[in-house]
Amino acid sequence: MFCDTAGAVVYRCAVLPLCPLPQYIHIHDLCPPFTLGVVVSRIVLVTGANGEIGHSLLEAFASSGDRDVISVDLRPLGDAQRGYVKWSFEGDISDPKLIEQLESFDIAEIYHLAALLSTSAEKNPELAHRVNVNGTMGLLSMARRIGQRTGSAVKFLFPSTIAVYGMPSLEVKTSAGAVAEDVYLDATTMYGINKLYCERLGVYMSERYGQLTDDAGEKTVDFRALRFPGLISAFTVPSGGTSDYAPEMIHAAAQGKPYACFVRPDARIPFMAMPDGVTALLNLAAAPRESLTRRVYNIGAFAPTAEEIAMKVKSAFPAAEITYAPHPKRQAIIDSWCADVDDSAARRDWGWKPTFDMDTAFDTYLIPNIAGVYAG
Ligand code: AKB
Repeated sequence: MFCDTAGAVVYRCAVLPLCPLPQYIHIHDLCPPFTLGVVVSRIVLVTGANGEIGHSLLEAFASSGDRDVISVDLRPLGDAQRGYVKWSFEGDISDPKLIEQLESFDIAEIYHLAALLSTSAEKNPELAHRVNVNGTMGLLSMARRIGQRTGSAVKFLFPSTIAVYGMPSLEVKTSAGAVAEDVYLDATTMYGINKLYCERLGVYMSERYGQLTDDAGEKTVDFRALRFPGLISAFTVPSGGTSDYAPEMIHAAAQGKPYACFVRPDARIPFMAMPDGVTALLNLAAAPRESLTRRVYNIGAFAPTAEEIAMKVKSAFPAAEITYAPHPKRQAIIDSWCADVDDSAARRDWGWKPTFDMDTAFDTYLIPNIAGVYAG
């Protein structure tokens, strides 16, 4: 499904080349394809499809059944995920040859999840820049060309992060509490810097690209970003992030393994249950453009200390052995991230509201599901 420049909803005919009608059918024409039942799904691209968010997103698309999904990842999809996608590509998102292949599809939405997270990016900053920045720029440019070709702005959903913040000290972090989108943007990690820059690139590509040329004002990319807190899934354990201590602690306890937490008990950042993260991406994608007052939104759910997480884990798994062995450098990264986010803009503009707070995340999502993951 596409939106044409006049704002009418446009469907692409599925029976081409047999169909005698124009390729793009306007809904207000109420054309035969509807009576013939040949309306097809919109094409969406998911990069980093094999990651934690990717798996959950593919599942959500499969259950809604209204999108034809193209997946991209460095690694082949597993059998379950393969069934959720129509086309699957293996490759590096910063490879221009891959972009060339993807560009031949009339993509309506891009969910660009591929990235090196904060800890991985610190281990290889040049690689992180190539993947996180060059990869994003290549996709944004591709989206612009597709938007030009189809006449419909390509929605570009971008998971950003609380790593864009750089709190100057622990005292300021504590007193600032929940921070809004436009303050303390002083990222200290390669990953945070990459994401902050890409947020701005996305806004530029949507609003300013070609500002000194005849392309000025042409709306070919509709960039929308969410700043994710640490995400916690019942089904997968993340790798390469600095917020990983929370999911690691829970998954270790579920397996009966001891866990030495790499941050202090009082370390505090925001977290969210994975299903809420996926819902947020889908809801932001579905929001009417006119209701959005910004292109980059904070979203929050709960903001516990490491000790509060440990206590919750112990109440679910009384035998859990959790100790603290703070890693000074990873701790410094956590200390530089905000204690919580002010997500009032997302709540106001597109109705953001997490389903799970800390108690319900544990009691109704994590604990009931996690035991099954390690059974047998
Ligand atoms: C990380 O720790 O790098 C990520 C994030 C908070 O963006 N989970």
